[in-house]
Amino acid sequence: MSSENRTIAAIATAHGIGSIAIVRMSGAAALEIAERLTGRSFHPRQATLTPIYDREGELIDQGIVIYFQAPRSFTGEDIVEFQVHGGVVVAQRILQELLVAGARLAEPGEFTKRAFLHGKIDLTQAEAVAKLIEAKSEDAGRILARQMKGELREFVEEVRERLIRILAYVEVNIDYAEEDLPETLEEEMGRQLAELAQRLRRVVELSERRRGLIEGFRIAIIGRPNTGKSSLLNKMVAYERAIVSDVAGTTRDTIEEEIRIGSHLVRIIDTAGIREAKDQIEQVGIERSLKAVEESDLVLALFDGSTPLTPEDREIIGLLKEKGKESIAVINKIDLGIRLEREELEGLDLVEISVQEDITPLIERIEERLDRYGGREEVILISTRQIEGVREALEEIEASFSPLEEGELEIFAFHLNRAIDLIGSISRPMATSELLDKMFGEFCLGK
Ligand SMILES: Nc1nc2c(ncn2[C@@H]2O[C@H](COP(=O)(O)OP(=O)(O)OP(=O)(O)O)[C@@H](O)[C@H]2O)c(=O)[nH]1
Ligand SMILES: [Mg+2]
Repeated sequence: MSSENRTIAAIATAHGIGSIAIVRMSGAAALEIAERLTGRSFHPRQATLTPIYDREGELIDQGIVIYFQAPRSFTGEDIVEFQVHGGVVVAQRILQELLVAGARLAEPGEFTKRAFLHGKIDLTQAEAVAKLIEAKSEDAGRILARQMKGELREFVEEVRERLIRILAYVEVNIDYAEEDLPETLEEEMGRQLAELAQRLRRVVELSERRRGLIEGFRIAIIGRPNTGKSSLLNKMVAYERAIVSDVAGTTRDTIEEEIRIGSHLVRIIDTAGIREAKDQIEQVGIERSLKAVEESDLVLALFDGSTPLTPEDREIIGLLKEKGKESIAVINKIDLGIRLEREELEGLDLVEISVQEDITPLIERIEERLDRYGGREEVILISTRQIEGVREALEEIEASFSPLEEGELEIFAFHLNRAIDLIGSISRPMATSELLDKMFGEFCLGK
C-alpha cells in the first residue's frame, strides 16, 4: 500500500499536562489495530470503556475508544479515537503501539487533508479549521465557525453560478446571432456584472480591513518624543516593559507586547518619537515608527496636553488625516492642565487621559473600535490565498466590460471563463498536490 493511503495515527491533543489526551487513527486498518490493542470489537459511534494493552500484553491505560465507520467520519475513512489519561506518557505509549501495529505517523494536517481529498470538506473549510485553532478573538472564532459550516463555499458557488449564467446567455449569441447582442440583453448583462463586481470589491475590502480579526490586531503608539508613549505601553502591559524618562528620544527602536483588550488579543507596538533625528540610530528608529504605522490596524497618536502643539505634532495630525488610517488621537498628561489647542485635532477620534492616573477611557475606546471590525453581515475571506483568488477574478470581470460593450464576444467569454475558474479555485483548486502539501503542512500535528 502506498504511503498516501496507509493508516495514519497521531496524538491530537496539546503536548503537556492535561486531564485527557486523545490519540487518533485513520485508515483502512484502524479498526483491526484497535481491536488488537484491546482484544475486543467495537460498534460504530459508541463510546466503549476498555483496557488498552501493549504488544506484550501489559496494561497501558483504561480509556474510552470510539470507532467512526467510513464514510461517516471526519476524514471519510475508518477512524478510531482513544481518549486516555492525560499527560504525555500514556498517549505516547499508545501511539507507539499503533505504529508498531502498522500505522504510520501522520504528517501535520494530514487528517484534514484526507477529509478534503475524500470530499468531506472543501478548501475554505479546511482553512477555517486551521485558523480556528490559532484564533485570537471570539469574533474570529465566530467567523471561522461559519466558514467551517460552508458559508464561504456557498458564496463562491453563488458567484460562480451567476457568472456561468451570464456567460451562457452570451455564448448562445456567439453561436447563433449574425449581429451584435440585442442591446437590452447587453445592458442587462453589463448591469449584472457590475453589481457582482461591486459585491466582490466590498468583500475584498472588508476582508483586508478585518485581517487583524483573524490574525490578531496590531496597534501602534506614535507621537513626538516625550509624549508618554512608553509610559502608556507599560501601563497597558502592567509592568515596566519600556524605559521611561524625561529625556526626549528615550525609545530608539520599536517594542512589541501582546495583551488582551476585551475579547481581542492585540499586539501593542511602542515606537521611537517622531522628530528631526539627531543621529543615525534615531533616524532608523523613526523610519521604523513610520513603518509600524503602515503595518498596524489602529494607530494611537499621543499628544502632550500640557504643552502647545509643536510642528512635529502638526505633521502627525496631517499624516493621520491624509492617510485616512484608523486612528485615535490621545491627549495625555491632562493631570498637568491643558495648554494644547484642541481645535486643531478636530475631525479625529479624540480621548483625553493621564497615563499616570487612569487609562480606562482609552482602553474602552480601543475595545469599541476593535469590536466594530467584527461586523457579521458579509462573508469574510480569511487567507491571502482567498483574497488573491477573488481579486484576480475581479480583474477578469472588470476586463470583460469593454469587450461586452464593443460586441467582442469571444474576448468577453475568455475573461469570464477565467473569472469562473479563479472563483471556483477558492474552494476547489485545480488540484496541484504542491499547493495542498503547502497548505496542509501549516496545520498542527494530529489535526
Ligand atoms: N505628569 C505626567 N507625566 C507623564 C504622563 N505620562 C508620561 N509622563 C512623563 O513623561 C515623560 C516621557 O515619558 P515616556 O513614556 O518616556 O515618553 P515617550 O513618548 O516614550 O518618549 P520617547 O521614547 O523619547 O519618544 C516621563 O518623564 C513620564 O514620566 C502623564 O500622564 N502625566
Ligand atoms: Mg519611549
